[in-house]
Amino acid sequence: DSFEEQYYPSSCLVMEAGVRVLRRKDPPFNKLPFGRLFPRQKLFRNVKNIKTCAIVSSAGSLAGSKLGRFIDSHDIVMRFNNAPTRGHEADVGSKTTIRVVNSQVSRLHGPSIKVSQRQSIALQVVTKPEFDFAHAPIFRNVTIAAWDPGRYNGTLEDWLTSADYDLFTNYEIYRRRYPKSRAFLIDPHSVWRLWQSLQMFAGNRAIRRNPPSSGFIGLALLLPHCPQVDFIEYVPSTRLNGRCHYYSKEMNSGCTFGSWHPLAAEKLMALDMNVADDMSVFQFGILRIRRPDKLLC
Ligand code: NCC
Repeated sequence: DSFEEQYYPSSCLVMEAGVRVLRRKDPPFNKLPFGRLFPRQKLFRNVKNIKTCAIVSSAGSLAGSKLGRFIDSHDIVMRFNNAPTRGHEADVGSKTTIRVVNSQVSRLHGPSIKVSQRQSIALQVVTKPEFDFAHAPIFRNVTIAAWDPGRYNGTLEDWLTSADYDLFTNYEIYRRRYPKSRAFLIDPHSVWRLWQSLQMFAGNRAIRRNPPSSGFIGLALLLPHCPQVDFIEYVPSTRLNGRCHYYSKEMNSGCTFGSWHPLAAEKLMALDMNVADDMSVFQFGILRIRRPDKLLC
């Protein structure tokens, strides 16, 4: 077998996972009151005009990058969880189109004891505001795509009753508060399909059966809508500094190389899709990924 015959672009594998947000018409949500919370709008407006997108990882090595202006020059800017822009504009920019958030962000940061509904409302008030998905300003006026993996091979009905954190309650609070918001839930089956694509890419090197990181889920969600994606400081550049996030002092290289998510495998796969030169990737921290031509996949 020649190399060419065996080679299958990894960007096609990512596209085939079909990472998507849930729609009202998707069973079982078409029959559940919960489904009526989903926005009727599409995930992105004016998709035809989208030419370039930036995905801003939350990596510590973004600190000092001075990539803010470059990031803001993209048509769409994706960020993660509660990663701030304020105070970090020079390095990470200020534009945010969409935030991909995991269900931990929507948990209550109170003691994990059983409380009455009344007490639980009181608890919400004392939670750290930046984590409070339903109320924090950082989650206003941007598109939100929230995800929770559920169980591998679990049904959507199981998922609704067994989320890791209290995603659904907070989603409901948010949607009722802001009915015009563009807040979506990512189809958990599509998250696991992405895991399968990752395993396919990794071949006989088994990856752990934990969902991909928000970063990789975000890439797979964005790529079908965007011809060219610049993924910032995902594959670590020479600025690598051991810090977990650009917005905190915590030192933890697990955040960069993975401890729970199959992050190293994700990054190898992303590097395989990259079309930018070494200077761009390793000096500037910019990986460029093109949406594959349909004929190629
Ligand atoms: O840290 P986190 O990720 O919010 O980062 C968002 C995405 O940026 C990429 N990243 C981050 C740090 C780093 N040093 N290198 C990177 O490449 C990753 O692609 C990552 O997905 C998550 O994926 O949702 C995650 O969320 C946090 C945490 O829940 C949120 O920040 C909210 O506080 C998780 N941390 C913990 O559970 C302690 C993290 O494992 C995954």
